[in-house]
Amino acid sequence: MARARGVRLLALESVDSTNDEARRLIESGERGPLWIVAARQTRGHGRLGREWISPAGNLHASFILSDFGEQSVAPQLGFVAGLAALSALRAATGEAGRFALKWPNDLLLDGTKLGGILLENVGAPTGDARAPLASVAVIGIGINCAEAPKNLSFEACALTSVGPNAPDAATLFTHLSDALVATLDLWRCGEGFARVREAWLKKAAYIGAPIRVELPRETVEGRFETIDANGRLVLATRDGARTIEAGDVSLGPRQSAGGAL
Ligand code: BT5
Repeated sequence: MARARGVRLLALESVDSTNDEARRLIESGERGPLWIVAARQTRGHGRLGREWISPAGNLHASFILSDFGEQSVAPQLGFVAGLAALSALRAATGEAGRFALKWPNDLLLDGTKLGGILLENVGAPTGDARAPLASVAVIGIGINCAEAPKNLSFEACALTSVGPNAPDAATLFTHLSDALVATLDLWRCGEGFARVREAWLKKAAYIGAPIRVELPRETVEGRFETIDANGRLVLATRDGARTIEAGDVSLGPRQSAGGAL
């Protein structure tokens, strides 16, 4: 399906980061739609420059997309990507209930981190002096198909835990590329975001649960109410509702020093 829509594929054995490769290609004129897939990454990264451990056997892919309308809708693509990844995981494994989405950008299997999404925007030269830069989106998706890193500060998992029929990275990618086309159709450059949001919420982890959100300068606690029409997290705190643009979510209130008996 993706190929029929004119989506191209660049398959690499090894690269520093498929998102960084996408950025370089955009700088030299690429405008997509193009998938860049690498068997392994030597400098894969997550948000805020954090390392993304990327051994061979896992899925590392970035999608270049332009002409998606207003720049203001670009952040919605993180939700489009999450939903597409989830439907690819379901289709490839036949497992419906074990996968979930964790705001803003994590993919969970049985409540544990299986993958993540890194959405970036690149300003691309247009050659038009009146509007010299156009925004091109890079949607990076990493999924641990074969191997999960150990020694993280939290537990991560790999798709092999679904059982002996777990799909390999190439099979999962085929599902992902089709699912992204279908989810972009649902999204319709932002006009369909309400439906994307609704579908995303149905698969969201921790809704209604007590959570804590780490922000650059503080950690806030409260109940995860919903995500708003712009995809921001709405937290019911003791001081009222608080809307959060970006942060790291964990389940439950902060552990008190010394622990509980
Ligand atoms: C993410 O960031 O979860 C987004 C990861 C996106 C990776 C893809 S792979 C293709 C494309 N090219 C790239 O260079 N990136 C994208 P964040 O929420 O910041 O989470 C990063 C944190 O997850 C790290 O600080 C580690 O704690 C943890 N982590 C690192 N590698 C992991 C892995 N393979 N599986 C699970 N957790 C991991």
